[in-house]
Amino acid sequence: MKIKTFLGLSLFALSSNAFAENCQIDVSVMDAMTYDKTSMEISLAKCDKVTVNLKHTGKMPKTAMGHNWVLTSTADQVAAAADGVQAGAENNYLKTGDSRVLAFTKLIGGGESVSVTFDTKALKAGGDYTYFCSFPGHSFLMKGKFAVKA
Ligand SMILES: [Cu+2]
Repeated sequence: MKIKTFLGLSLFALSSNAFAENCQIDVSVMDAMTYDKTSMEISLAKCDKVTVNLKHTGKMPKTAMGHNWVLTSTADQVAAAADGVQAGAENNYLKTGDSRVLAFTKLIGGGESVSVTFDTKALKAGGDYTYFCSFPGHSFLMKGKFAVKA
């Protein structure tokens, strides 16, 4: 009972102090087709902007095991990834000016890091979003749910 009361109070304190900020999400990858996170979640009330920090802790060059972080609606993910393969490495395996792409980082290789900051205005609470790596062949395994709360 005591624990329950404590939790209730701290939740209340959190929500009453809530203010919009630039929320940070760290995600890392190795020389394998997997992110260290299988899902991410943000809150529109809390985050005006979101920064995703991608770190490649592997050793392989980006020509062999490049990774990036790309956000689209789940409905657009497969087509955006397919068009990205056609676009080639010089375009980070993303079609130039693709309006389906809501945010993306450039492609990096082992030992590199990259960040992207994007506005959350284009995202809808409860919308169905997926993040993925657009390096050819990676998005089948390298993807996760990006949940957006009110
Ligand atoms: Cu990848």
